[in-house]
Amino acid sequence: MAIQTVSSTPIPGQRPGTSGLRKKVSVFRQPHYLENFVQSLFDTLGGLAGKTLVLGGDGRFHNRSAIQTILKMAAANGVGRVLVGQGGILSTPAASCVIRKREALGGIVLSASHNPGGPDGDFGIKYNISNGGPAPESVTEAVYARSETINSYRISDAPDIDIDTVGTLLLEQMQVEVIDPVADYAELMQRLFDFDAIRKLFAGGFTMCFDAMHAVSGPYAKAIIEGMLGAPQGTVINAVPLEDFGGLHPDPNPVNAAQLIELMAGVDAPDFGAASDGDADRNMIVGRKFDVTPSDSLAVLAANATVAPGYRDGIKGIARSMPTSRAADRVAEALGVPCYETPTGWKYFGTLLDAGKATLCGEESYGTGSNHVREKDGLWAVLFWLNLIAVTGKSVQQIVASHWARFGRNYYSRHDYEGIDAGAANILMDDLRVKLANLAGQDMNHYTVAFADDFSYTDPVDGSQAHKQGVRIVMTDGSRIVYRLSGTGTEGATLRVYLERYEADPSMHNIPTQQALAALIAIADSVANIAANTGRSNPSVIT
Ligand code: G16
Repeated sequence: MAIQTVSSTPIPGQRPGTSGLRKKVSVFRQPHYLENFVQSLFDTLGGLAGKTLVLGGDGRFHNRSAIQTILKMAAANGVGRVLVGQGGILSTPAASCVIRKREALGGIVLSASHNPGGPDGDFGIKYNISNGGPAPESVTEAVYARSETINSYRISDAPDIDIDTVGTLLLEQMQVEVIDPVADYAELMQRLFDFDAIRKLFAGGFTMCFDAMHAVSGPYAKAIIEGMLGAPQGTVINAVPLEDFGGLHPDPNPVNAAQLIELMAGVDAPDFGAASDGDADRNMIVGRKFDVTPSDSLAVLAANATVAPGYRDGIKGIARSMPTSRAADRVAEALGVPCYETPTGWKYFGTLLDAGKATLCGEESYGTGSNHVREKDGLWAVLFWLNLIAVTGKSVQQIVASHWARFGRNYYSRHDYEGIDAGAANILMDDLRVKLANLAGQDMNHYTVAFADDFSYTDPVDGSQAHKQGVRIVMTDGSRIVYRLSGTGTEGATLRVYLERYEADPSMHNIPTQQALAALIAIADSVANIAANTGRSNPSVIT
């Protein structure tokens, strides 16, 4: 075994997006592609001698081979120890949990999250820092800058090692500890939630369907929901992680989790439905014939946080991404705690969580989490809902309806135009920015514009700034339209249009969402000239 220094040249385009570097598998399989990025990361981190890193992924195609490459590069770069999930498996929240619990320097998570997998699908890599959370932009930009000047990387020529057996091995001078990917995470969940109450709920005949979408949440949900909480075998469906997610699109929304939505609408529907995504950080909550928006889910959990033992003392604050509905703001106000509005990307919550300013965080993109780790956490949200149902004895729909009755309802929807021409998408956003200055005061379709801007953010903890984080048009009654381009896609561009309107009157809380937002949808289309600019008359996905 020897350490090789391999010559290389910079490969353009290795700038991480909303959450790490995501590209087609075919791009990652190009010679030196992964190696260049990993060496750029190691060079940026520096001082790896004797340090511990965590490594794992969502099990998608290319996961195993990438893990072997990264292990050999870590050994060649002097890393002291790597904790790798058995079989190369670690969900994103579990990786965050392990980094924190084992006091690692950081971790490398291999995932393209909700993006499809398989040889023709997507792959991704992201780095999490010692607090367990996604690296801030200062780090990802430094890695990108390094990738533009790199001329070699270091790698051991050792053969592949066994990552399927729990235990410790040596690779060059580096210890490789293959760990049970579920154990640390399950132990944490047990401390946060009232497992006895949930066990009683299942013992009393409560039924549930958890759709793991053949992604990484399967082993976690099986071990915790069926194993520790006693739900019947078969409660978790599509439980085995597959390299291509069984051809499913592991994005838990009503469009992609159609099998679950159909089940929950049937006559024999279980009491509770839930789904998670590729790397298990997203969640979708479904009642009988009723799906909960992620924005409402955050607000409901915040309003009821003290039912769970881990949050019995109350919450210090809530944080949500800017496009997420303001349902949580109303809860924060009632609780007398602050509500922070951040750009899209879980990485922006890290400083608020570390500083103890926020306890719960959430995003419209089916992400919810808390200060227990530094990532959003799909199964955590599901367990929180189970805890809430167990304590209140109410159905999902009853819980949400009583929440709306108390706080009012924020009608909310996101319209996605996927795979549009990137140039056309940028022109659309640039045109919008030009229009912003003249929109305030204009009357549109029964609304009057209060202000319009391009969202900028200054982190209240470290003062770092982020600009151009989404164009928003805010009406005098608080209704909003937000436009952004996705930072996670790998083909063309995706335009996201977010729509929100508040309704206080309980007799108006059961209007179909698209109908309730129809006037705003029409304004959004005409202000941005979506059809003319994108060539699409309808969104490809509505959630
Ligand atoms: C990532 C980020 C989230 C973000 C989502 C969508 O989630 O971690 O913070 O809300 O992407 O981002 P965009 O609108 O830019 O596509 P995940 O689950 O893909 O890692």
